[in-house]
Amino acid sequence: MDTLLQRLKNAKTSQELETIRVEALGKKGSITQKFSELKSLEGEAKKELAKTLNNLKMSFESIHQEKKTQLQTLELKAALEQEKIDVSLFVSNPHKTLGHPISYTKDRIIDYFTYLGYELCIGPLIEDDFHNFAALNLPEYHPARDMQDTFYFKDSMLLRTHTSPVQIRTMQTQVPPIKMICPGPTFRRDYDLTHTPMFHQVEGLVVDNGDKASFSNLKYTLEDFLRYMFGDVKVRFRSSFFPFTEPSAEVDISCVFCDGCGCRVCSQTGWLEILGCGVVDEYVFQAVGYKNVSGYAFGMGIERLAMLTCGVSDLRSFFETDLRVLEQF
Ligand code: 2NL
Repeated sequence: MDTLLQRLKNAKTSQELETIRVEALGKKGSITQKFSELKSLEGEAKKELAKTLNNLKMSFESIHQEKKTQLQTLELKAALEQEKIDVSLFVSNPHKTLGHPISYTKDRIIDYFTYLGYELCIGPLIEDDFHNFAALNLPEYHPARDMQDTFYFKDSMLLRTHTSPVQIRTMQTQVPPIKMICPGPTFRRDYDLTHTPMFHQVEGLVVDNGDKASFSNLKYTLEDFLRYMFGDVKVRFRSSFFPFTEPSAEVDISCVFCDGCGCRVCSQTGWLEILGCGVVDEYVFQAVGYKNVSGYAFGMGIERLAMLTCGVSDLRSFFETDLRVLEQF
């Protein structure tokens, strides 16, 4: 019987432990069988053996229980060690894409401007009339404020129609010099082949004291930016109008599909319109309480840039969540 207890103590796995338990206390186990021998005994001898067997059984059970707890703890620890997942391990992009074309394009724009020292700013998507319209020289009856174009909540709160309110807020809380870009979603009540109710913009703003920020700074920066985005292209500035800039310009690049020869994408003009820009109107500076400053700003739609740089012809494919579509980029 000592060997039984010895085997119990030496058991290496809970399975081995169970085998020994069955061999000892199972229906045909050695201890169980010894108990049946009691039937053929009587008197002192019976008492003596019963006592011995009960002691043996109790020792067996207590060693078994102790050993069982010990082995189960060890086995659990080993299992946890083996099944451990290191979530910090580097995994190369399993789908081999550069990410969604919108975020990829947005990140490239951010990289360019933050390298030049522009601060990356974000702001609320739900705005008030002042930050989205009034401060930007969009008076009460301006067509851009039309109910048709803007998603309104009650109390004249609205979904921002451009990222400019972020720039108004930044000017209200900081003093020049300011160099900032603000990328993010914007909203307009528009839905057709070339418009979605939610789209993305990046706007940039530079403000400096006195007359230091000039149109030539703006022109140099945007020409360099567009060559970074599109490679060796021609850049042209076309006079335009925005309520918040004066003078204003729209900026075109020579068509990247036909190299300026004229094709379907550029409607045979040889040029693609990419962004709008201008010298910040004095009215905007007054609205944020700035005096004796100069500045320039620009804005662009990310979807359009992504379509041109990633070769996407249908705007709607940006809003697909199907990985098979996204994996093509
Ligand atoms: C476009 C044109 C533009 C701006 C955005 C701006 C912002 C402030 C003051 C002055 Cl706070 N201007 N932003 C200026 C010119 C053009 O965007 O085509 N966007 C898609």
